[in-house]
Amino acid sequence: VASSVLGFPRIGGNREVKKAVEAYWAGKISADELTKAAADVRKTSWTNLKERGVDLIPSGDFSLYDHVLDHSAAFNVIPKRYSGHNLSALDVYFAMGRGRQAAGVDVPACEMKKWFDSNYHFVVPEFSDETDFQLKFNKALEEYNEAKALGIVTRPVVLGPVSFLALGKAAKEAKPGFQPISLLPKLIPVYKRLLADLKAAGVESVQVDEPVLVLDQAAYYEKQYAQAYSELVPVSPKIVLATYYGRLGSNLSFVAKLPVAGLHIDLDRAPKQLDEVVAALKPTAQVLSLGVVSGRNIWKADLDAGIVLGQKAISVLGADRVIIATSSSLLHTPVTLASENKLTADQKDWFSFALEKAEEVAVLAAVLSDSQDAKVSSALAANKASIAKRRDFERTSDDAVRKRVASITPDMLERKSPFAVRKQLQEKNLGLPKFPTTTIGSFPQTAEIRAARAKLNKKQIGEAEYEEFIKKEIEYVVRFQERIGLDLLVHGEPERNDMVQYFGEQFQGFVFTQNGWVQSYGSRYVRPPIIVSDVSRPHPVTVKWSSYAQSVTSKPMKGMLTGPVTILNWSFPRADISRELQCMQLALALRDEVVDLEKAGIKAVQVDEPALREGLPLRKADWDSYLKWALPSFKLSTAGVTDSLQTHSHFCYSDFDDIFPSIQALDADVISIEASKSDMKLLTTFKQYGYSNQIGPGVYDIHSPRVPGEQEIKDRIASMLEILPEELLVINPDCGLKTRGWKETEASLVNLVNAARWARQTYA
Ligand code: THG
Ligand code: ZN
Repeated sequence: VASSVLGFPRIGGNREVKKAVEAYWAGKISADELTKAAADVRKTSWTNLKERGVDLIPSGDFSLYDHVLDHSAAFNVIPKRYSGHNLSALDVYFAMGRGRQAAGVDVPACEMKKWFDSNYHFVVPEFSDETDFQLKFNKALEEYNEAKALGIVTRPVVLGPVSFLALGKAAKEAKPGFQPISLLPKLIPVYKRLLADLKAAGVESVQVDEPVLVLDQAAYYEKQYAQAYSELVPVSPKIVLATYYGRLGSNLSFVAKLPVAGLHIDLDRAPKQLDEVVAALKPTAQVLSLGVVSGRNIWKADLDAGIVLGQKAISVLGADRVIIATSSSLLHTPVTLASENKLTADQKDWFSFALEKAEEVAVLAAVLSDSQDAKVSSALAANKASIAKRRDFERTSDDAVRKRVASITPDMLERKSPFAVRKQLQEKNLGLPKFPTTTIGSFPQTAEIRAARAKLNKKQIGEAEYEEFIKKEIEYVVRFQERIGLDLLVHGEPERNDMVQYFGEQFQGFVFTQNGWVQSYGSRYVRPPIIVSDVSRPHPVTVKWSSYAQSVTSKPMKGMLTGPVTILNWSFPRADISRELQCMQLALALRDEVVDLEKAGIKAVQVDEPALREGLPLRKADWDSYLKWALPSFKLSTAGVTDSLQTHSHFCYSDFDDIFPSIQALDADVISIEASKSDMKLLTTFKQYGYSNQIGPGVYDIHSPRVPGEQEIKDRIASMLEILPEELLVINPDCGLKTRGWKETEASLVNLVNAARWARQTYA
């Protein structure tokens, strides 16, 4: 029984890659230095995995920005707008990821999308009939050779051709009705080259990721899968087809027939599929890779349970046809627990991060191979003890919280009056102009702000000094907004590290890591809090800051909270109670906060739910069971106030077709959404369904440092008004400004305000 890890975090134990990439962008290090920093991190990762006893170590999964973007660059799937600027291949790559505005070059970034149901974003490939696939480089091969030179034999990883096409979109210039999958016959020869080159280099087996196989839509690609793999298998090293994040379901019927050497399944998300997959593979010669150690959470694996699953597969397939693996890439977990020294020993004992998970996989494989030595035995015994201790802890619950959740009544979920009535009251209460301008909440997190927080954490400054600093920042942001003429102000959130981490830190029931970084996109990382016990709000969280901000201005101030579903989805949830129960606990804590903000004189409160959609199960059949608690929890958190309080919410995506009715059902008075990158098609969706509340489709993309011109924003507003009723339109950027610098923020918002003024005159 071999052990396998499907992919590893790319950041480096001390965020070396993130720092090097950002230093390269800032012109502080050269391309060679960046390449060297990346190679050092790869070497450390491979060495660590080898030391942990992992047999199948991944290579080619590393990325400087995004692994899907790596494939686009390798296959020459580069939109025309990025060429002709005299940029190096590396700079074209980064321009696609983050846009580029310098020295006569002005190109926006490619669209980013959530990677399945995770908090990771990938850069969406753009295809058309003009797409000219080439193999510009073979990253899997390069990294395989790099590891080999270090004496480490790896298993290269590539994203499979069907998933690559299916995750992409039709380029703007593509013919109407163009489907990326239609390019498969042109793409297969390039994959053949890639895989044949691996074979020629002596690669024994390759992991080909086809995560699209866990989606409903994979059923449409049955023929394409058959075609692709019948052509690739003969020229390739042994292919292990990797599926993850969910069950194969009915797709298993055709997947089991593909002529590949092995199949990987996710038994963390879909443990029930083991029996049918084993049965389907039995008559074949295929190897089955069991994803028993979760790549999505940070809880220590229950090794005894893993052994049971492994034995089940072995009893049918035999030990030489079974691999023990992580359920998915470990991309979604932090690198190692070893660098955590603020967690208590008891807490640390509950968790496994990427390297500890690698060890779990190796121990399981050793036990199942009957090659159990003293070290393995003691690891097993220690695991048993840890799991038992956590179970003990889980039995202690907060009775007050449990009782309160049990006594939630339906009336607590609804505002007192319908939107039309509320709108009148809110107009009076807030006094906003037509086409009100506002922002999503955060303003630039400058180096100074980060430094002040770091000093507080290291106790180099006291609470009082920190508070003074934050107040000054807030006042600065307020004056700035007054000066440029925004209508509904925000306090800028200088006191927050991250919109989820911050609330976790203020609530009971969470613990935090010091170095538990998980990639969100490109060089941006988050440190998800970990829910370990029942959640409650011991004291008001944001009231102090929002009231202070309101006290220094006569314009209305918007309170800013993160919604319950988003806090849940962007944390590592506990595994012993349902997500529904955890979400309701969060909703009650937030409900109290919203009520307290209103009491303190705040007239608008935004409760962001950017993660509502990503939490949607991958299979449609599972949606209702999620929405039936996700929607009520948002409503529970926002409905405790009077009709005069204007509730806002923000969603960080543009893919609304699927969940439109749910967005309407939330009944927020105002929503802001990402629209800038997906053109106007999404507004058509809103019109089609007759969305009735106020809406602010982002007028420009904040994910790039590029400054939108005033005319560009005017054009956007004009095209929005062709679709949306004037009285519903709010003008705002498409997301928070935290990652932006002040310079581009000011320039962009001045253009935004001017464009709104123009609209008021033009549409008077
Ligand atoms: N918080 C969390 N998840 C998110 C977002 C968030 N997922 C979606 C979206 N927002 C992703 N966006 C970002 C934007 C900025 C950062 C991370 C994710 C960011 N990170 C800092 C960095 O990488 O340097 C570190 C933050 C810190 O100092 O704590 O800026 O907002 N949970
Ligand atoms: Zn957003």
